[in-house]
Amino acid sequence: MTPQPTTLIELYEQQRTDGEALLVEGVDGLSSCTSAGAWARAAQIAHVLEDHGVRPGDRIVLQVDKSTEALLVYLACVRAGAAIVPVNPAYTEAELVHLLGDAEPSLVIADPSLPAANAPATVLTLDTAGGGTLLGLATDAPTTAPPFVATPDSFAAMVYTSGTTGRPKGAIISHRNLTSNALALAAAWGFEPSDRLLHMLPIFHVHGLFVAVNVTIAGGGSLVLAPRFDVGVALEQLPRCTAMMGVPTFYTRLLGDDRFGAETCRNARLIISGSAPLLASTHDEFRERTGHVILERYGMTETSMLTSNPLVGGRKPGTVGPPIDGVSVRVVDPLTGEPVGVGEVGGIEVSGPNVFAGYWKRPDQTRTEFTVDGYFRTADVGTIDSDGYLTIVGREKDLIISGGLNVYPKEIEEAIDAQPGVLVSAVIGVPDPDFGEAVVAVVVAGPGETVDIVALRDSLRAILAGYKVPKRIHVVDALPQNAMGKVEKERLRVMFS
Ligand code: MLC
Ligand code: AMP
Repeated sequence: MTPQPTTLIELYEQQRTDGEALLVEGVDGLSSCTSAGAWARAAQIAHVLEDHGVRPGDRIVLQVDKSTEALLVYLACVRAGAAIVPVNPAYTEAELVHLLGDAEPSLVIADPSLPAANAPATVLTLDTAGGGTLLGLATDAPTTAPPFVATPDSFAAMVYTSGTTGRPKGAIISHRNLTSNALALAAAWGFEPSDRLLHMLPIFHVHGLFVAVNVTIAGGGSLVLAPRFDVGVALEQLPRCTAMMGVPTFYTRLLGDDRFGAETCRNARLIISGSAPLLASTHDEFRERTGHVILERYGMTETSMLTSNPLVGGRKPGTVGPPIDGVSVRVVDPLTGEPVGVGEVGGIEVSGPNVFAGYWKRPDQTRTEFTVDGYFRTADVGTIDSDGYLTIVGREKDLIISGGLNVYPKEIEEAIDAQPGVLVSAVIGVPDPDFGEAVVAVVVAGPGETVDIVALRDSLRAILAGYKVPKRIHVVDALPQNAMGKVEKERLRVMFS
């Protein structure tokens, strides 16, 4: 019997034995490729990386719009032993400065129109049409990869994520982390060569880049790859697909269109939601309209996927299901660190081969985020029922999840406080029918000053990615504070929801 793959290279080579099978079917302008074609192209790109001085363990920053070629860059990094550092194409120059300085990439691959193209590093370009210097150089390169022998501990990716304090940190993700998770999920969700996954997620986060792509690789099926989420394209493509992965906003937007229904999902066997809480009302409406019960799962950048409602058996709305194979999840008392009883609320801690090695260049923070017995503290708060299903009831971290994208209030508050006329601000998340939560800022003007909301928003747009810019800004005389002088965000949420 062939041993289970422990690296992404083994995963690809063991699971994708039919080279003629499609790996990517591009739609809405994206290109397609077969399994063998993708692997060969990735080898060619890997040679270009090597020719530009990239060595195993090096970081490669990627800021491009979504394309099939961008996925091939991910596979090329895998084949060259380099860690891909995916970056949101909406990030501004100001947002990139810290990341580029921290990651110390040996190479940047960027769309020529995006800020990373001006990075103070070696830059190769890649645009959505596949143009640019990267692929030009790859054309004549060998189709067998440079000699890199991956081990389970080899560095596969570094994905930036923020804590409640401080700047974004790079989570070091290994081949073991991604390979074990892909295999566990593909088995849990029954992915097979006949599967066709509708992929409308961005590829700068773990959901779109690793969960969707690696599970499809592990199952031997194909991706129907679209540039972004769009209701019209989803209505056109979903009927041809067996599965879909998305954030809750995808499903509320589909439900908002009268054309969406059981017919749209006629070939679907699995509709998966994650990255943000799925409202029970969305779950119910989806079932009534299509007959499909959305399968909700839970994960994080640092840990990949942790729990999932089952493929067969009861999917409980409002829960994120039991741990997936190989993952251990416990809920502990925040004061004692001891596991709490069934149904009691506490901090969620996790361990398993999927959990990352630590934060790049931050040994102290890595230490504090792990318990002495090796569990990672998620900072999510939850409860486990008598069937072992986890429910997430809140977060210890001051985090807003808007349309599946994380927004850290502190980062936005610092940007607002630096603007003319502002004394202090507080940023909160309020319920939003489209994004789940929307970013709202509450601002106090300095003595004798006024705050021009339009000018403030324009200034924020110049320095922050669009999804972080508050949807609403309120000016107040003072922020409510408790006896300790701490801003009472809960009161603000009640006032401005
Ligand atoms: C875009 N905008 C958003 C936004 N996305 N605003 C708030 N929240 C968001 N998520 C803003 C833009 O800045 C722009 O503003 C306007 O909306 C239109 O931009 P767009 O690009 O046309 O937006 P749209 O295509 O509608 O995108 C919305 C979305 C997208 C929900 C489809 O954000 C998306 O695909 N989200 C998925 C995120 C994801 O994959 N998360 C996984 C993280 S991994 P303006 O004002 O400039 O016009 C993770 C772990 C796990 O969490 O468990 O999976
Ligand atoms: P990220 O840091 O972008 O990886 O975001 C991870 C966070 O998203 C988790 O810590 C949770 O707070 C949240 N999350 C992911 N999946 C779910 C889910 N199904 N329900 C609720 N929250 C989720």
